[in-house]
Amino acid sequence: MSDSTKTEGKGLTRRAFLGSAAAAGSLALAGCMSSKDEWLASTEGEEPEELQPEHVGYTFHQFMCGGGCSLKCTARDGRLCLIEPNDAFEDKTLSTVCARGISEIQHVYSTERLQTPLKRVGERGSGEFVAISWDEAFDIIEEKIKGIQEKYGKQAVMTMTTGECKSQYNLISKILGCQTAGHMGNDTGAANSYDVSHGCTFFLDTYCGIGHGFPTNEYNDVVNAKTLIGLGSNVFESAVCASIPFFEAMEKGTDFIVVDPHFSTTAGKASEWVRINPATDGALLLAMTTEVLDNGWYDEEFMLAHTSFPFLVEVETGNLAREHEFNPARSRGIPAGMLIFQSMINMGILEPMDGAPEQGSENAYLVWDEAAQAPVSYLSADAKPVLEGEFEVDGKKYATVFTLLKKRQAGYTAEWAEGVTGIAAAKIKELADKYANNGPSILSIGWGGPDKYNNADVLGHAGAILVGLTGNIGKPGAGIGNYSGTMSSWRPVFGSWPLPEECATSPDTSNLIDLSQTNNDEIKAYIALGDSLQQYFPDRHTLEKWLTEKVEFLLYVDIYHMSGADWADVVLPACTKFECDEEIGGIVSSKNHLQIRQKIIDPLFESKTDFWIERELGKRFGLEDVLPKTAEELVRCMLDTAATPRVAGITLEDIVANQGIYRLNEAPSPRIGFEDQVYFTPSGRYEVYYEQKLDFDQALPQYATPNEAYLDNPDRERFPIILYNSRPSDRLDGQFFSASWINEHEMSVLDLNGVDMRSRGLQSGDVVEVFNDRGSFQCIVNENEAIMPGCGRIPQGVWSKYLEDGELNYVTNPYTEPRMRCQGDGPVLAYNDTIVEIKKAGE
Ligand SMILES: Nc1nc2c(c(=O)[nH]1)N[C@H]1C(S)=C(S)[C@@H](COP(=O)(O)OP(=O)(O)OC[C@H]3O[C@@H](n4cnc5c(=O)[nH]c(N)nc54)[C@H](O)[C@@H]3O)O[C@H]1N2
Ligand SMILES: Nc1nc2c(c(=O)[nH]1)N[C@H]1C(S)=C(S)[C@@H](COP(=O)(O)OP(=O)(O)OC[C@H]3O[C@@H](n4cnc5c(=O)[nH]c(N)nc54)[C@H](O)[C@@H]3O)O[C@H]1N2
Ligand SMILES: [Mo]
Repeated sequence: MSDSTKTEGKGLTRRAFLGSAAAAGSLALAGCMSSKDEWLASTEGEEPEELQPEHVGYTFHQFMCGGGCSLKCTARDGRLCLIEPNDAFEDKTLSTVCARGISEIQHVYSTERLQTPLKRVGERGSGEFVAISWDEAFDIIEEKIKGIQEKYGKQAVMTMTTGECKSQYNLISKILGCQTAGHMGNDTGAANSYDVSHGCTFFLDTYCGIGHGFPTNEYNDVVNAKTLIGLGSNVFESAVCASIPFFEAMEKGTDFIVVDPHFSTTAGKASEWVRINPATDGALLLAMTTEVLDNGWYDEEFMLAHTSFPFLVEVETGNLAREHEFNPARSRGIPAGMLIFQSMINMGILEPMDGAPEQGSENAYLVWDEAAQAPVSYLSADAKPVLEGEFEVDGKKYATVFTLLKKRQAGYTAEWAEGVTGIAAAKIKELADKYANNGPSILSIGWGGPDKYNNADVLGHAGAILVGLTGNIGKPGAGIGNYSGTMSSWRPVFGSWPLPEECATSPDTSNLIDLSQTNNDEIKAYIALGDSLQQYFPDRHTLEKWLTEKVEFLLYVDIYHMSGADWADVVLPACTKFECDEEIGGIVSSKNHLQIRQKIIDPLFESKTDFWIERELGKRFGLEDVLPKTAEELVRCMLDTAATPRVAGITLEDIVANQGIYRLNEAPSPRIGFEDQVYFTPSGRYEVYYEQKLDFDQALPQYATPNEAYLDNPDRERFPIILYNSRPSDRLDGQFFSASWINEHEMSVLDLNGVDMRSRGLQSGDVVEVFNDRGSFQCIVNENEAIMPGCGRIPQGVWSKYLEDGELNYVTNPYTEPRMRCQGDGPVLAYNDTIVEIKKAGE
């Protein structure tokens, strides 16, 4: 692939400091590069010893911000010196870069970079390490992992991948045959997903059977909506590079209404801001549903043809009526972790199997046929199903789902919801009217706000019902999901590297979200690919206890020395997406394009690519021959064996020749999902009745408060402040603290309303203690009238050393709602469902 990157111009530069130091490859490095002034020294200065041509290459950037930007990077004399948006996109709105992207020039050379492998010498958590060689590191890893697996079995090891370290290869867990967990499970091939952000959005996927809560149409379809209701989705900060269509929409006249307890950046720029009490969005949508029902604003034709509203329910049991007895070996609806299997069954790739939901095509659901006055299969072509009614057959009572919904909704009036949400009943009626009658309409639900409470499932279900009633799906400008970014359920699935049977991962018997809460006994070795320790454990004291008492070996692979590193036994330095030891480092799909990672510069210090680390580990486990030899070989395989026409025929050479990006085949933009009104559900229809939640009396949504964060919680006498964890505007989760350019303007402070500042005698700049029964941390407080009284706001992801004391996750709530265990990928970790008290530190 020598032609993979273009060479432009010939820069006359001095000898690369890094080039020479890296070539020396000595352990002394760890000490000698501690000053950013050295790394960032001007490229002018010394006389050049050797000339390196200026080099331009392309790589993909972060995805968790929904940006998925492709960046054009210039290196001079082996050093990254300019970052620009890739200008090869035909649609210029896709050529994007933000402050994070630009600051990579400095972030890549940060003092926080891990430079060599490290071995812990002090106590767990003490952060005392010595530098070791890669060989030594692999010796320890091999001995520890083999020892643990021999003693306890393969499944005693778990890999955990953070969102951004989306080890697209995920080879480590296959090499070790261990348990696998990942940020969004299906991304990393793990069924055991760390469901950090999908309380309702995962749950609303039950209606259509696709995962992740991504929008049903592509994000840029917002331009086609007439009404766009954003429930706590702060897109102008959380998806800055994907926010252009929102402005275009408003220019075209879209009514963009932001519902948020706080006056967010997005609320400030939208058509209207509607303030809502925290964690009450479900009540708002239930009341809007009642308005739609009472005023007859629903779309009967759509409901009859494409939804489960006409399906019959046996009133006594709540079960959906089927042609034959329900097969007890099969599950109802879509149980945890099954979404991906479900869609594969629907695509005919998998045979229906025990445990998998019983399909409507195997055992049809029943509807009431008007002509026959009898139940018939919902698939029968000449039936005339009714939408409403109660019927008796052989002494058993049946009612349609729609009839049951009407009954269930009786109490959920706009006046009731006013008392819960704080939104005036008249405004709720107006929102319902706009949503139903000024369509097409979109419901955009944030992952970072309303999704992170223990009643988010009710919100998701109520949203799904509103969509199903009004037919706002399967057409331009309609839909539901999380619109913060370019991520999409319609991304092509790449092929995977064929591995022998022995490389199968272990079944997921330990649930990631319970590890620390149950002081898990099974997992003895934890492999953190990216710093999951900092980000993934609310009530962090239990994590520290679990690590200390139960985890025999902790391996940490990251680019930066974040706060979780201090708990590891062995730390391995990975390199950034800008560094590579070969010309091609990886491939992803974003923005309807394929994007590749090219080498911009050589790996800095002694860092290595994740792929190199995986391969070296493979050697230790006798699997060298079955693994791809190079990342390029893997990328070619992923491309060539992708089972989708959208990638067919596109070669690596095509992508390289087009500046590292290539438009997918058959990729209309925006992509409209479910245009054919075929859904990946057992019935193939848009499903609104969630049988798997019958045990909780939630087959149709019933309002529920979250665990802690509701206004009339009596515990608020002691802990009156509801603590919302925001997205830091110019960071990404825990990343970019190591970019001092960003640190210069973004601080991690706790914002409080003036009312709450004054009642506590606080002034902006004071150090406060934030506490509850679980723990405490200290930080700087700032008065901010954008915050609703009774609430606080602090950015998630803050490293302990940027707080005055402690960790944010010492106070966050680990409670997981049992109801949510029956949804795809499990319950949400409801970080916002947290109440605290705040006082001046030291008082
Ligand atoms: N208190 C609190 N905690 C939260 C949240 C909250 O609201 N409040 N939000 C949760 C949410 S929604 C999410 S998505 C998570 C996000 O938390 P993460 O998933 O941890 O965040 P990311 O930014 O995706 O991942 C970044 C980590 O991976 C490392 N990394 C990046 N690229 C690579 C790579 O190529 N290789 C390797 N080896 N490492 C790499 C980074 O240095 C960093 O340690 O946080 C959750 N945690
Ligand atoms: N700049 C930046 N962008 C990011 C990230 C980042 O760290 N930094 N992280 C990425 C990740 S992992 C995620 S999950 C996404 C999340 O992206 P978003 O879903 O947009 O999440 P937030 O930015 O936290 O915005 C949540 C909004 O919900 C509001 N809110 C809080 N509680 C409630 C409530 O009960 N009801 C309603 N209606 N609103 C409420 C908050 O005030 C805030 O305005 O962002 C991604 N993008
Ligand atoms: Mo997230």
